[in-house]
Amino acid sequence: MSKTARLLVVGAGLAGLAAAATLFESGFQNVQVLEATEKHGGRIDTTRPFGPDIIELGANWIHGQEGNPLYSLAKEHGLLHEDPLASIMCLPTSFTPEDYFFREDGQQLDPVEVERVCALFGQLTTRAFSCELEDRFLSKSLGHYLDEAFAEDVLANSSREAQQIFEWCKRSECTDEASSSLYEVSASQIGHYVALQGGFFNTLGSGGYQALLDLLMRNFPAGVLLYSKPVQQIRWTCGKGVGPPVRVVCEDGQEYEADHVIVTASLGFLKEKASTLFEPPLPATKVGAIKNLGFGTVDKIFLQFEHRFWPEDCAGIQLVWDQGPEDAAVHASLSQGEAWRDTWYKKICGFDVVARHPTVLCGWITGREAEHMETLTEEDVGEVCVRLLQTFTSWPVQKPTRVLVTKWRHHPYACGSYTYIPCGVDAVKEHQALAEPLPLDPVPAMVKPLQVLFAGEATHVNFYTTTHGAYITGVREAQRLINYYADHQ
Ligand code: 6YU
Repeated sequence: MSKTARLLVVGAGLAGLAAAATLFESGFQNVQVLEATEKHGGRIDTTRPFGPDIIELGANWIHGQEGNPLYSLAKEHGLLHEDPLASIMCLPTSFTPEDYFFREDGQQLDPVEVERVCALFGQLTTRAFSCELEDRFLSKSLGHYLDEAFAEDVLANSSREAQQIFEWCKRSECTDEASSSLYEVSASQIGHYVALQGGFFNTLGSGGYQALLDLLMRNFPAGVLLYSKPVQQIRWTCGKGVGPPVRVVCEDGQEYEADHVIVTASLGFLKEKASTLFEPPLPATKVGAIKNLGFGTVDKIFLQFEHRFWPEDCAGIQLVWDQGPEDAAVHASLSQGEAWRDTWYKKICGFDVVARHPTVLCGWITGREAEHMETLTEEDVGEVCVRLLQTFTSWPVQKPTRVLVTKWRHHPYACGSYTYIPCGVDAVKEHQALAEPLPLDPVPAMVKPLQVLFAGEATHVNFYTTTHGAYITGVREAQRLINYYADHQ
């Protein structure tokens, strides 16, 4: 039976490709992958708009080495880039001496002061990530916890500048959390995220993430992956036990029958479409998980210049506002009304020099401000960025020759960038509910079990947000089917 079972995978991102590859390796022959867009990769998007060298519009790094199957795969096949400093960096804990921090009056900040504040910020976030928060912080947002803990340190009262750098740290951390603000993120629940040892910023070589995807697909038989096949509805038989267990209907009207379907669509897509994607509708626990887990936006702004106008040793230009949007008081006032739209650009943390592209900068922006930016023209975004760079650095900033802006929130099949845990949400419960296959246990007699399975980064309790999380969940769901058929030969 395992050789002939009809298996469908919805989505050709990392989770979908990992699932299909695992099924083929175990001898399943009747596997088809339906991908909505005209290319595979999903939130991995390696491209070459600035010449022969790649840039990544989506995921950049492999987070961690020990126990990371993607790192092992990349290493085994020689796909890693061995110089860690050649990567884009934009996080407080990744602060390097080559990052230049500027105030909006054009003054460069003292690197010693910057390092001191970033180090404290690193210690405070590590406490949250290692589940070492005091009880009084457990119900708070990450933003409120950080503010209170910072206020208790002498550094907080040492200068206004220290507070401004701290605001930059929080703004930058929003990139990690894909949140509009750290005041929305749970302080206690991020302890469930597990950071694998061995470096946060492992970089791939000249083929980028695409080379890893190619590796996964190397044994796919021809015609397995069908592009431009958006799935409109997944009709599972729930308790009825008649006909094919699952019928998948695509937007072009084509229908596919299957014994099992592995759904890997992003949490963002499920938030928008789950109510019509499944027939019968999803059970309440799953609807709750889709609603309760957060899915935020991280966007990149690439600016290509004719010449480099920054010093050669500069790895990034970081922007420290007098009053930035992650300042508690500013955040509180911006939560009312729409004024944040007028100052959306204040959410940009900075611009990093892009690896292998000495005249290209990459800006980072998150949350609702990123979503607003996506509605503007690239020309307008470029002009705003040039004004920012001129104001902060006083270097001779030229007009960019090309501006390229990612639009992950408006991508119809990503609907955002990655998962975060909002305040008040039980992360483990919701990730597990999202991962549970349908029909839920107990499965009535005569009804085929494991009709609809769920993979994708949001379904991993410890590695959500990451590419290795996506990969592991694809393998996990394939393995669930392999085990089922091993037990029911
Ligand atoms: C990482 C990193 N990284 C930057 C940016 C983004 C993401 N991530 P997919 O969505 O890929 O696949 C689903 C497919 O399904 C897709 O092809 C769809 O078209 C298709 N589909 C959907 N609906 C369909 C339908 N109806 N019919 C048919 N097909 C359909 N991760 O490890 N390193 O550097 C970054 C980054 C800008 C947008 C990232 C990074 C996230 C990963 O990209 C993402 O998790 C996986 O690619 C998802 O794969 P998938 O298969 O699940 O879905 C607490 C705590 C926090 C600690 N944080 C740790 C670090 C956070 C990550 N850091 C990120 C930074 C960057 C720069």
